[in-house]
Amino acid sequence: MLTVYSDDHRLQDGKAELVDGKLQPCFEMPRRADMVLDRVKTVGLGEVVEPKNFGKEPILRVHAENFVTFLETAWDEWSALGRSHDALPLNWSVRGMQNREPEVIDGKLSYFSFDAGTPVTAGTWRAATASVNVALTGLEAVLGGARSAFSLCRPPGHHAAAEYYGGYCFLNNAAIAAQAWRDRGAGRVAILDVDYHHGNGTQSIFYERADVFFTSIHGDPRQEFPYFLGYAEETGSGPGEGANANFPLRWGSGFDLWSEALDQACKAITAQGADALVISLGVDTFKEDPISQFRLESEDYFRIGERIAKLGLPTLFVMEGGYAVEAIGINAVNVLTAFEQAA
Ligand code: OKP
Ligand code: ZN
Repeated sequence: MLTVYSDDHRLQDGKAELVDGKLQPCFEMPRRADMVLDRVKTVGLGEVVEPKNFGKEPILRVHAENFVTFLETAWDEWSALGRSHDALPLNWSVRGMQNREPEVIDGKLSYFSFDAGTPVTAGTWRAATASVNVALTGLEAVLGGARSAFSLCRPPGHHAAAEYYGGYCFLNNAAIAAQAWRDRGAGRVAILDVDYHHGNGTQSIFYERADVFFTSIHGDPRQEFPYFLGYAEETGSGPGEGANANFPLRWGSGFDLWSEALDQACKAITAQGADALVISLGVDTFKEDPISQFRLESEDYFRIGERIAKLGLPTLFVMEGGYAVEAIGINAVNVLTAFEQAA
């Protein structure tokens, strides 16, 4: 399997996120991608290539123009105030307040975000756009006839919606790839999100559409970030009714429960009649993940790859989360090697 990787991920290297009432070192760090790349090379998964540049057009198929402009200019506006440390938002519009974009950077950071865990840094725009290019270059390989490809994206993307960032995500790599796949002729794309956290951004981007089916297995929003989306009752709306399927699981869930949900999600993908598959590949379901509460073991990731392979679809794997840095490579690549070995 081809891996697409860019060193530009290093340009996103935030110092701190707000966790448990304290500024703590970012869990989403460059070493994560280094560990995955190392493992790809150790097991000999296949060739590793650099991304091509696809420009802003495919990004604007998914994200709002004012949001993209904000991301591109945020650091300049922030540093123009004499600040050289990372930018974090501090307050948000809630029920009954206005939804207007403020004029100044502190207000804009709040307006375009949903958490204080996602620092905007000097290199954020370049890292986030490189990550999109990694996703789209993987898609090119699949469009060229490969059965699958691995886009080693960093920063991740599934929490980013059309008009907001958060949850370590700025641009939604998987959604942009799914949209590009539709634009390049796929009839119906399925996105399977196996990251521990609900892919709220991806869900919201496609919620009213029938042409992209989104399904996710994740920590129950009653207990887990992002808290405000990811309930089983969310099944899509308007033309998208029936094209969204959530499988929330309680803290402490192990592979017995998780794999049952995976089987249901996979059956739904088959029933939907998808002809293309994007996997939001997070491995923060691992028992030792420092911010998550599921109990998957490294061996379980082989079973995930095998089940996904049984769908028999052209498949683009897009890297999302995973914060047990010593194991992230083993777990992610276990999915890929098992997929590849299953016919
Ligand atoms: C991004 B991805 C931990 C706070 C969690 C945000 C988590 C974002 C996860 N107590 N903050 O889905 O892996
Ligand atoms: Zn996650």
